[in-house]
Amino acid sequence: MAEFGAKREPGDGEEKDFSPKVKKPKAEAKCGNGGGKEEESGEEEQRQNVLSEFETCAVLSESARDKTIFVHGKISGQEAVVILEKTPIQKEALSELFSESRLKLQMKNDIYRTYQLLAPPQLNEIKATVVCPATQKHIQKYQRQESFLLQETPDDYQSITLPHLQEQSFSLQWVYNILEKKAEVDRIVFEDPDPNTGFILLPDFKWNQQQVDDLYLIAISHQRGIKSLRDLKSEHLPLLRNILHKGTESISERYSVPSSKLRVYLHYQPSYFHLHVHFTRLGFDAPGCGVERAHLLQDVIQNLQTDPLHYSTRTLYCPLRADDALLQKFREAGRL
Ligand code: M7G
Repeated sequence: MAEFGAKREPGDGEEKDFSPKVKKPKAEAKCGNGGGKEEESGEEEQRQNVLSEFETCAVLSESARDKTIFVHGKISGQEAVVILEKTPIQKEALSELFSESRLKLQMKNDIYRTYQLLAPPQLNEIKATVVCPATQKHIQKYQRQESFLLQETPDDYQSITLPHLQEQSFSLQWVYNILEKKAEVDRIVFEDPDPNTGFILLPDFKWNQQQVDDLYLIAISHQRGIKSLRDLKSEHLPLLRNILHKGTESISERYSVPSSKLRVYLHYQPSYFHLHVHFTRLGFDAPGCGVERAHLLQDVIQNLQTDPLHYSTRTLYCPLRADDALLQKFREAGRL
């Protein structure tokens, strides 16, 4: 099947201590086209501060609860999106945090006191994700927006969704870079190289790998051309079972998180139309893990065992943001 996505689009917190086996991620932020030189330029990237040139255009969204801010701006004249997120406090760092920080008393009342704790810089990290050059679609993706639940019949998929995807979807270059070992090579947790049933398992770029409470990995299928849940048929069962079994096994070995603590699922619709599976820790309220978008891999497997054409013949529901061009196409077709 054509890899249409390859083109640029137009527009329960208990248990084990986290094992230090985890490799530290290299600089994830990179301004460029993802052409394949990422690993080489990684060190230089770490020396430079690409954000020193960042000119802010607008705050796309922010959350005091999640301690995140999504900012649209420009880097060297190129459109960019920067995501800043305060990282969780690690229990291993508590003693250093208590002994090495400065405390400024803010208020005192009876047995109650609040302080401003000024932590040493290494314990006060902010995770920064940079998308540059960013497309209009990236800017929209990160903008706070109202969502609508789309009801997509198999006919709608063929006549509205599929043509839209072929014409407008996020580039899959980052996915191919991973599969072709041009990027994130040192982050691979597990690989099964089989071209049909194989996959690469690695940390999702939303996870800083410092603690398992918010564990988030993705398995990317080596087989190309499976765009999403919609394309899945019984012939893909060996691939899906392999991802489930070897993926959960590898996570259990590497991070000491058993399969009974993992939420393994696919998004419908995904942002990136190349088959991939999300592995997040049960208890972590991962973005996109709600019932309107996440399909448990175990359920997907059972559904395909019962009906080989389940996902090509069912009405599927998914949330779409108000400014999504696909939503507009459904409206124009009188389907919303
Ligand atoms: P999705 O279901 O297609 O879309 O998931 P979503 O982003 O709307 O959830 C794609 C997953 O891939 C997300 O969890 C992203 O955080 C993750 N991801 C995206 N990019 C561009 C990268 C990347 O370059 N590297 C890694 N490791 N993960 C990425």
